[in-house]
Amino acid sequence: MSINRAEKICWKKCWILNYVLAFLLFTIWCFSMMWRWHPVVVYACKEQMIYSQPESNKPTRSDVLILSPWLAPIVWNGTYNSVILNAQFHQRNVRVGITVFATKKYTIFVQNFIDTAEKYFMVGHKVTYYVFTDRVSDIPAIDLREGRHLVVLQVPTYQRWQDVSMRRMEMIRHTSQERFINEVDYLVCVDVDMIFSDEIGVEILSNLVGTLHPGMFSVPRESCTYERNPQSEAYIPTDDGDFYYAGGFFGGTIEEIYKLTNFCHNAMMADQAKNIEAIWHDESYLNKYLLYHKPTKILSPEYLWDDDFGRPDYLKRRRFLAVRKNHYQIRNRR
Ligand code: UD2
Repeated sequence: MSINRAEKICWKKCWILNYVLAFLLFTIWCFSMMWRWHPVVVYACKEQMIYSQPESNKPTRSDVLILSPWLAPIVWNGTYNSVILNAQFHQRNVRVGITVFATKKYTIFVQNFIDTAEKYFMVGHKVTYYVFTDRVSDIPAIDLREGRHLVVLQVPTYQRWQDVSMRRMEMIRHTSQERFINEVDYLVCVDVDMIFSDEIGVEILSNLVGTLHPGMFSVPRESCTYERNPQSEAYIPTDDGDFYYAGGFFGGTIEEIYKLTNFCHNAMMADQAKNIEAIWHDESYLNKYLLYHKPTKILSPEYLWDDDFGRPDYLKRRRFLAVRKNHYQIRNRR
């Protein structure tokens, strides 16, 4: 009898120990699940975004080239997801500078340029407009969204419009060292006689960026209007060249923009000493530079369009549009 009782007590103890162990294991499991799934913990690990999954066997566009032979993306509507890109660039708290020159009569374009940029350019990101002008008092005060600033910089102007256009390289080079390097991460350099008419966001940012000229899209290299004078620093032989880039839209990091503008300005000065001026001024030197220093991203003509070129099927969006102007009147009278 007494052995049976001792056995019973022993069994009872074993069961209690099992229950305690099971309870402990269950508690540990509960804590581990809470840690894994608690929303705060999830948020800290990964900020969830909702977007459609890319399909590995389905190209995003089949009507246009979306990758250069040196593997630089060519940015077209439908080739990127701005939800993903915005999140990536917000993580880096990116600061974008945009330069425009408005000397002499070109100051009339500034208001519309900035008003439309406020609506479409880098919305939600930090932006600084750098307006270079010889007529500071003509630059209107414009209401800007939060995180956006306007800096007006006084510059000399030149008699000939060609010199105004070309000297932009020198002034951007100078300001890169003086202030851009301390104030922004990327620079976008554009013409002022333009308006934004659709979204342009962080999809355009990269180390070195060129834009396909709308008038030279898919033109064979020998027909591109590169500089063909072998004496010029902008010379490109007929059997060379891959794309023709527009002078009115390029960009990159400050270091890359410094190198680009430094090359273009020095080449222009060397040509000037030889009494040579390249056929399309700064645009010709830009093309020379980008031919031998391949851009890391290329913008499609959606990013620089002129309605004089019509509305081809491949053009799904017109994001940055040339303003019609009377060239003679605007360039030649003060
Ligand atoms: C094209 C290029 C331009 C440049 C030029 C060189 C495009 C859209 N534009 O423009 O970038 O390469 O050819 O031939 O690819 N400016 C003034 N005041 C003046 C004259 C010019 O501020 O009195 C500035 C202004 O920012 C203007 C830019 O220089 O947008 C270029 O001049 P343009 O627009 O008259 O030259 P365009 O249209 O031939």
